[in-house]
Amino acid sequence: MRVDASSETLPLEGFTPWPPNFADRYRRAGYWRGETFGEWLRARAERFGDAIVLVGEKRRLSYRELDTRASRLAAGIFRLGIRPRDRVVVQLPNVVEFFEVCFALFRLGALPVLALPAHRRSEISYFCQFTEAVAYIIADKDGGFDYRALAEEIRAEAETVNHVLVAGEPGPFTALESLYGELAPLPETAPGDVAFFQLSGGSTGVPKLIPRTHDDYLYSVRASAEICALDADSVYLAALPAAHNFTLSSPGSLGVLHAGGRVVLSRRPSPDEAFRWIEEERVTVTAVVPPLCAVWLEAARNNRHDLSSLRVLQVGGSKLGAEVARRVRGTFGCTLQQVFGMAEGLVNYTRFDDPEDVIVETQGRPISPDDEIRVVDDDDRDVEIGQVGHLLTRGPYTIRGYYKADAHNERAFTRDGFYRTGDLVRQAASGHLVVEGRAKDQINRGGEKIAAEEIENHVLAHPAVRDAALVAMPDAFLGERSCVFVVPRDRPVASRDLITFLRARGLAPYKIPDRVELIDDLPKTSVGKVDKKALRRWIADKIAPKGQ
Ligand code: OOB
Repeated sequence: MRVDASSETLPLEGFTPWPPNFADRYRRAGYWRGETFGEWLRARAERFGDAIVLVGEKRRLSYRELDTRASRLAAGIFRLGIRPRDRVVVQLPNVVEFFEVCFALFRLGALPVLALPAHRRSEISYFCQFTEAVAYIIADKDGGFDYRALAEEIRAEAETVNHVLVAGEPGPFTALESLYGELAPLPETAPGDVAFFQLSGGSTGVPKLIPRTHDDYLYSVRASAEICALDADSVYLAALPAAHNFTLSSPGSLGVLHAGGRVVLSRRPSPDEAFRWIEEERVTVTAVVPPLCAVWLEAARNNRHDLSSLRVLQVGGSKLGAEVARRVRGTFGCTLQQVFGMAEGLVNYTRFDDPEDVIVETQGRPISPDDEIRVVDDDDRDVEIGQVGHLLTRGPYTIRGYYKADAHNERAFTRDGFYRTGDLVRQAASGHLVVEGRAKDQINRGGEKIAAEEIENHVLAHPAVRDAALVAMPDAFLGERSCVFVVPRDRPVASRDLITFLRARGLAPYKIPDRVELIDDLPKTSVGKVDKKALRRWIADKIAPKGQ
């Protein structure tokens, strides 16, 4: 039963809706079906009932159980006073509770902000304050890190956070387990409304939030499940963080839920743990980033596990080298699928019937016939087919604006609503895209994105630093690592001190610079901007193996 929340008809403040003519078009084309996540899960439960949907370390859950537990948790969270459109920062590892929490919040109409397990005080505190989150949901511990200690710090910094809910031992906070109560009527949610927030890899001083609606996200899930030929026999291993767009919906856990398959949750992506799961649960499809692909290929050489169930290995998040790509089929006896996507929307897949060269050498083509792709020069003029340019995109599941970011949106989107991805690509006549580089000021550290300006701001907060620039340096394993060039004020800055300083500021570990270089002055371009190209070249030369 539901109670009406008729005041909630205006779009969420700070959300940029699609223009009505586009929304009509996407509805007419059948992309947007007017279904909410809550209804969608209920329909899955009715159809797939007692089939197992989630397998975690300690628990297995059927479709029906997930549906019921999500409703009971939604009722419990509602009783705490959390209401539709309240923001809730969710930071959970790959555990069954991640899905129970997300679906409970979807049912309630409260909006999860999907943080990654690696985020620390700096990021979480910002998300809580920026979104005025009323609650923060964590696991007790993961990978030796105690999230309850982090929550204590967050409570001190973010005054809107009234509730900390903990999966596991709650310490001074509320046990999530205590909230699964009696079913209760819940408010109505609207399919065109924002359902949750993804986080942008970003290139700016503070991370941007990406509002995704029920309609648009479910379309990407259904279409991805179809492209990836998922069915009730599919078993998906979530080895990367479950909250990331790749693992969640490309086709990810939700794609598998759509098809009636089973999701296996691995706490770590290491071959030890992942291979054990593949054997035990007869996993058919999984997703990795390129460095992990290389590690798995290496580990598969003297591996004791039976990996013969694997049909598809998806690789995405950063550019996959063709040499590594070519080894996938021979080693795992399965198909490689390249995935080039972004939390803002657009996702590209190589298709299973693409020729081997296309699978190995391209990053795939868009999901939807209505994904509009433009490849343009610096003045937004379309380049010839096959030429490298900036990728712009617009479509039925690509956002029209970041949450509450008017000034940034002016730059990140064209006037007619194309998202400027910051990626440099070339498009083949077949529609397949090849990622050739990046124009955004970001480091892609093996799939983990670092916004240069965000880190530079932290470095500049050090009293002995006058100026700083963060750039990518090539790395054989991760593709890129980060190097910060530091101009000291009047005394040299010891690299160890700087790193200790950055850690103390509560940055996610992957954002801590891999290398610190002291420099007298930052080189400038003719227009007076920091010449990052020169810095990248300099550090690449310096670290290049001799004789190359
Ligand atoms: C995925 O999403 P995000 O939001 O973490 O990062 C998006 C950016 C892209 O703009 C591009 O710069 C890079 O990551 N990227 C790739 C890539 N996949 C993503 N660059 C080269 N080759 C690829 N295959 O990373 C993401 C979201 C959904 C599915 C897959 C990846």
